[in-house]
Order: sequence, then structure tokens, then C-alpha cells
Amino acid sequence: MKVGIVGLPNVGKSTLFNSLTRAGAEAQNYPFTTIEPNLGVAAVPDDRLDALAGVMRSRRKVPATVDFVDIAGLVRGASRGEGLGNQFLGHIRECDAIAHVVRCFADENVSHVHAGVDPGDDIETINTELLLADLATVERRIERVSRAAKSGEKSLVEEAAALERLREHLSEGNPARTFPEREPVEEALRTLITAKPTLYVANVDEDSLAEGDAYSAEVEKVAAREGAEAVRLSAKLEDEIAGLSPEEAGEYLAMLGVGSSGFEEFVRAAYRLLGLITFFTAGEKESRAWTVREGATAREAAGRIHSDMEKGFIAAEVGRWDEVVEAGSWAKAREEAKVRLEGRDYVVRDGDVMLVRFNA
Ligand SMILES: Nc1nc2c(ncn2[C@@H]2O[C@H](COP(=O)(O)OP(=O)(O)OP(=O)(O)O)[C@@H](O)[C@H]2O)c(=O)[nH]1
Ligand SMILES: [Mg+2]
Repeated sequence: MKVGIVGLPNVGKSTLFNSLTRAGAEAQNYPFTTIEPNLGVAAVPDDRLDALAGVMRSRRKVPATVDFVDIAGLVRGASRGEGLGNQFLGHIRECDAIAHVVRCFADENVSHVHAGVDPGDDIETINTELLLADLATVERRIERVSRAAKSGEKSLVEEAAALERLREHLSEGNPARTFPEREPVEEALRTLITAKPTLYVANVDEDSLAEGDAYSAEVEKVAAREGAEAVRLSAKLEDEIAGLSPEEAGEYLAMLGVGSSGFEEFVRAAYRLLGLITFFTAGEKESRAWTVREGATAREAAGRIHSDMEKGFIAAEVGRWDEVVEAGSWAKAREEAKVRLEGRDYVVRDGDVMLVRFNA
């Protein structure tokens, strides 16, 4: 999974990126700190994997990962070439999902590119630029497809007509993600930024983390209206606790009245948005978290591990992560009948532990 981070300049995108990836990108108190895009990989924190690796005495623990792209801040007019961000929107087009960082922290020492903190207005500015960029993409495609459709080929004629409707939809200010048609414009939608699942990140002050405030409420309202997700976190705090041990971080968060780090919330929301689930493999050599789409079968899941396992799939031993941890070992879980044998069409559930039997 690859997530692109967008937002106005100086709202905390790189600070968030660093807290997630530990990549050490430059984050400074002035707009347009980021020029070249930053790429990084974040390990997905997962208590279930920790617990499994513990009882299995695994020599290695391999978490699931998420790739992040942090680009320059976008400003009004970006789609017409203002600022820097537009040049880098290409990097966002390749992403599976968008994280839209919105400034909700007050801090007078950090300048805001507009008059002051105004999440609704900021979101609108960014979304307008993303829409205009998509509109330009669709218009180029309409030109190309209409020309080709002169041949009279039915699929092209249909696509051209659907693209016109999509252009209309975008011109009215609606994101491509709410366009009701799929099939004829599928290829176009893959390249559109506003077609991607979007996660709004309300970057709040530490003391607004637990309860939220009027700013974060506004972000949540927009997200709900658009069928997007919203999470509340403090990029600055995330960056601070990323350097602490899990115990220390937990204590610090508890002091602020929150149960888990913003990153954990963020990843959970991203998985929900993208319809992804996690299953595990666990043994002495390693315990590992794997990501598959919801609805994946045992055989497809086996293919995530190795293509040979998919090809030669015989059956999968499947247990629930908590029951395996409680049993204390795979053998014990088997004895206690906590492990079932499932066939190729078994639909994998979030939190399953799998041992695949296959013909090599
Ligand atoms: N008080 C406070 N300051 C923050 C927070 N997040 C970021 N900042 C500060 O805001 C300034 C800008 O942060 P960056 O992460 O560089 O912002 P950016 O969005 O990447 O900015 P550009 O790359 O210029 O678009 C830095 O001085 C950060 O320390 C936060 O949650 N609270
Ligand atoms: Mg930056």
C-alpha cells in the first residue's frame, strides 16, 4: 500500500512523514520546506504480531509495511503552476490512497499561508486544486478517446460519453470518488487523484487529542460528507514519541488521555478505507504480518506468501491469533482444537494465523 501525503505548505506533512517512517526528511517552520518528494516506508504497529512472536519465540518479527510519499505543499493556483506542489502531483497519482493533512493546531510561532487556522477553507483550497488537476487529466483523455471513437468502436464511443459525464461531475466540484459510474471510465479513474480513498488528518494541538476541538470537528464533518475517513493526531507529538520505547510512549499517551498512537489510528483507518485485512504466519524462524484485501481466499492469501504456495495449495491450518497466543504454541492450539483445516476457498478473516500446506 502506498499513501500520498498532501496539504497546504507548513501544516506538518513532513513532520508526520518523519514520525511514520523515521526517514529524517526536513521539516521546518517555513512554507515550501519540501521541494523534492520524500519517499519512506513505515512498519505497521500491531500488538497481535508482538504477542504471536512472543509465544512462538520467533527469531524475527516482520511487520506489514506502508509506503509514504511526502510532497511539496499545494497552494491556490497550483493546478495553473503556482507554487511547487503541482509538479509533484504525478507522484500522488501512483498512490493507492491520499492522506490530506489539515492544520488544526494554533501555535502562533508557525506561520500559516492564509490568514489563520481555518480547516474548512484549507480543505477547500486543496480539494479545488486536486479537482482542477483531475479535470485537466480528464479533458486530455476526452480529446484522445473522442478522436479514436471516430472509428465507431462501441466501447470507445461509450467511454467518450461517460468521460463527458465525469467531466461534468468534476466541474460541479465533486470528487471522482463519488462518480456513480465505474466500468467505462475505469482506466481514467485509476489516474485521478480525487478518485482515491482519502483520509483526512486533523493535525491538532496535544491538548485537543483526547476530546477534539472545533477545528477537528470541522475536518470530521467534511470527511463524513464525502464518505472519507478522518483521524485526529498531533504530528509533533507523534514525532516525539516515535523515538521512545513502546512502554514510555504508552505512558506518555495515557497521560494525555489517549489509548493508542495517532499512527495506529491512521493505519486502521487506511486499512478500512482500502478494504484491507491482516493475517499472520507464525513460527520459530519468524512471525510475520501480511496484508490482503477483504474477501481474499486462503489460496490467494497463500499467494501473498509465495507463488509456489498458491500453485501447489493443498489446505491451510487456520487459528485465531488470540487463541493461539492463549494456547502458548501452535501444537498446543492444535491439541485444544483451536486450529481448523480449511480449503482453498476459505475466506480469510482479519487476525487469522495460517500455516499453508502445499505441494512444492
Ligand atoms: N505546534 C505544532 N507545530 C507543528 C505540528 N506539526 C508540525 N508543526 C510545525 O510546523 C512547521 C512545519 O512543519 P513541516 O512538517 O515542515 O510542514 P510541511 O507541511 O511539510 O511543510 P512544507 O514542506 O513547507 O509544505 C514545523 O516548524 C513543525 O515543527 C504540530 O502538530 N504542532
Ligand atoms: Mg514538507
